[in-house]
Order: sequence, then C-alpha cells, then structure tokens
Amino acid sequence: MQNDLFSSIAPEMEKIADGVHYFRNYVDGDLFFEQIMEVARIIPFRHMVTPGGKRINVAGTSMGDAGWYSDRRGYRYEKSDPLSGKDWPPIPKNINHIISEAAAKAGYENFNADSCFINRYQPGVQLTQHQDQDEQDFSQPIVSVSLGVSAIFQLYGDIRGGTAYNIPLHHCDLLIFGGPARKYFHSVKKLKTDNHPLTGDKRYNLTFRKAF
Ligand SMILES: O=C(O)CCC(=O)C(=O)O
Repeated sequence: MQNDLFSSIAPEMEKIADGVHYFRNYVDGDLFFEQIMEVARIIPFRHMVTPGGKRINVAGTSMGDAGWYSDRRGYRYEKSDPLSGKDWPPIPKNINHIISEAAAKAGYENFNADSCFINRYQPGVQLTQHQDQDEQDFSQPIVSVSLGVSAIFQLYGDIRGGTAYNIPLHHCDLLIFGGPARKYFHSVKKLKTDNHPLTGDKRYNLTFRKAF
C-alpha cells in the first residue's frame, strides 16, 4: 500500500533529456507575478523589433544587471533600457535564491542569474524557433518559469527545424536547459484562448540567464 501511495506522488524534478530538467508546480506564483507587475510598472512591456525590422509579437521587459534587447542594431544585452534610459529593476534576492537552488538540484552549481527576460504572451501569439546565444558563458544554464495560461514549449536539437519534443508548461512550472541542451533550438506554440485567475488570458515567462 505504502509503495502505491509513494509512487502516486510526482517527483519534485523530472529529467526529460540530458541537460533538461522539469519541476512541476515549483514556484510561488503570487511572488513571481507581483514581481512582474513591479518590473512592468517601472519598465513597461513593449514589442521590440528584430534586426531585420520585424515586430516581435511576444512583448518583453527585463530585470537584472542586464536586459536582453533587440532592435535594428541587433540582438544583445543592455545594462539599462535603451528606450527610457532607466536601469532595469534588480532581481530580488529571494527570487534569485529560488532559481539558483533549482539549478543546483539539476546539477548546475553556483548558477547566479544576472538577467531575467520577461515574456508576455497574448492569445494567438507564438515564439518562433530560436537559440539563446547572446550570453557569454554557455556552461551556465537557462532557467525558465511559467505563469498563467498553459503553453506548449517545443525543444528541438542543435540544428534548426526537425521534430520537436513538446513540453506542456503550466502555471508555476520551472524548466532548466543547460549542458548539452544549452543551445538547443526552442519555440513556444501559439497561445490558446484561455483564462487564468491570476493572469487573465495571458501567459508570462521569466527566463533567467547569466548574460555576462
Ligand atoms: O516562453 C517560454 O517558455 C520560452 C521563452 C524563450 O524561449 C526565450 O525567452 O528565449
């Protein structure tokens, strides 16, 4: 009986592939969502453009010592917001602690994010296939936290295209990819129209990275 009981309890962390670890319902959603609202109050979400001039449909803002940025000048990290001139709000220590602790559980000791890009998805919005390659040290993982409406995260391999491994990401889930998966191409499928009590029809994703 006891074995049945224990096997029905989901493990805290699931290894999906080499370098890819999934933590279901791991973070305190209210804590992370309040922080997103605070960041957005200081540096509002905006739609950036690609270096080719294409509007990015996922809206973004950042916190940390550096914020990921894209415009006609290219993809890069900026120490302050090029639009307002303001510094990005800092990543609160308690949030960074949660992120570092999860990374350590997945085998990434001493991960200390200096940048967090916050994505906001409206219904119908998708994130096209890309690699995260604007950071300096690829031995550091990417730690991603999802809030609100669920979405399908798609993980490919080192080469663009091919068949994706689909990972459904729900409110409060945390996903880490690093090591051999650090530069895997990935995308997010079109967000379905749905409603979440905390975020309404939106999905938010926080991507913690070591930029410098
Ligand atoms: O929204 C997500 O789950 C992924 C975000 C992402 O891939 C990125 O910001 O590079």
